[in-house]
Amino acid sequence: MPFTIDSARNIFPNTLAADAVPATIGRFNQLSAEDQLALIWFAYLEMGKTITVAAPGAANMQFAQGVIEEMLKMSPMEQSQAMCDLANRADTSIARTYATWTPNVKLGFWYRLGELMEEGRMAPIPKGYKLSANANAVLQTIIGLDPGQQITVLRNAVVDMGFDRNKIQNFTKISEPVSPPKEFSQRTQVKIEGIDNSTITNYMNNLNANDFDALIQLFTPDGGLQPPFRRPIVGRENILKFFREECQNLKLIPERGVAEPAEDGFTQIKVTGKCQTPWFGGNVGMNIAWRFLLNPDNKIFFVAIDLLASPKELLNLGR
Ligand code: 45D
Repeated sequence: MPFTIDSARNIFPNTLAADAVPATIGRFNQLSAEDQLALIWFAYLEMGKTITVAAPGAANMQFAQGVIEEMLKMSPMEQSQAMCDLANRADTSIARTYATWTPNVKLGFWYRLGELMEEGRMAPIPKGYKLSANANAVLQTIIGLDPGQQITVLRNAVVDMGFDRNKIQNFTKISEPVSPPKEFSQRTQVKIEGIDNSTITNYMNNLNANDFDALIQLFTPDGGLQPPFRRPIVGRENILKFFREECQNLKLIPERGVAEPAEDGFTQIKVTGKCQTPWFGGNVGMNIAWRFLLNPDNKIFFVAIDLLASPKELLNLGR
């Protein structure tokens, strides 16, 4: 039977992903809005002791500026309410605007709010706020996760806030500008132990160079890409949009891999290594597996990106 996107998702089935991330998000989503905001605040403070988040660039911040200015004019009570509305996914004009933003714009918005809260220009989490027992348990779980899993939980919490985008009729997605790809003289070349396949190395090198036009050519027209804890994104056009909106300035550091024949002349390749986000740079190396399925023309029919359960999984290249 020929491969489908659904069947391709099962290659290298014993890859152990960090299930703690969706499990923690699930528990987080059960909490009250007040508890959610306070919990993120405490988690952010706790993480800030060991890892530092990079200030977003101005180009990225301009889109959230309007809402931030609107909130600065509010009373502290109204500011807290606006934040709770976001956590509650309420139908307010701010929560609707928020829904149109890409993840990086949302993260930049909260980054700025956090700064303003510290400066006393935006309503803070009340001093001495006492988390419910459930919220405290979730916080303890987050503190116990490794940094790559912590920042993924935080990112997902932020991405999920705001009004439900599917309930908005027609809207324009607000995304940071796409910068040109790196000059060829500035580009780096990965070396992957056990892998000698031009599609795989080009995938890594093009993504590292923000060369999304070259990168997308490596995929079949009906190919799929499955980001961590998400459904596959299918088709070149959708994948290219995802690259431009969510994948600028990533750093992929693949380490090792295996390649083996699959059915119908396809090849399945698993690569493990690290990935850094521009938000944390070299401070946080996420443990990642890439599970590729290449067609007989050496084009990517499918790739899943998994956040691994533990560093031990970096060595798990078996089937
Ligand atoms: O509510 O090969 C306050 C793909 C309190 C592409 C706050 C990939 C109140 C293909 C503190 C103010 C992308 C899939 C909030 C590879 C409150 C590919 C603020 C993988 C919210 C490898 C909180 C890429 C703040 C990966 C400011 C895995 C929180 C990328 C900020 C992963 C949190 C990137 C930030 C991750 C989190 C980035 C900045 C996990 C960033 C996380």
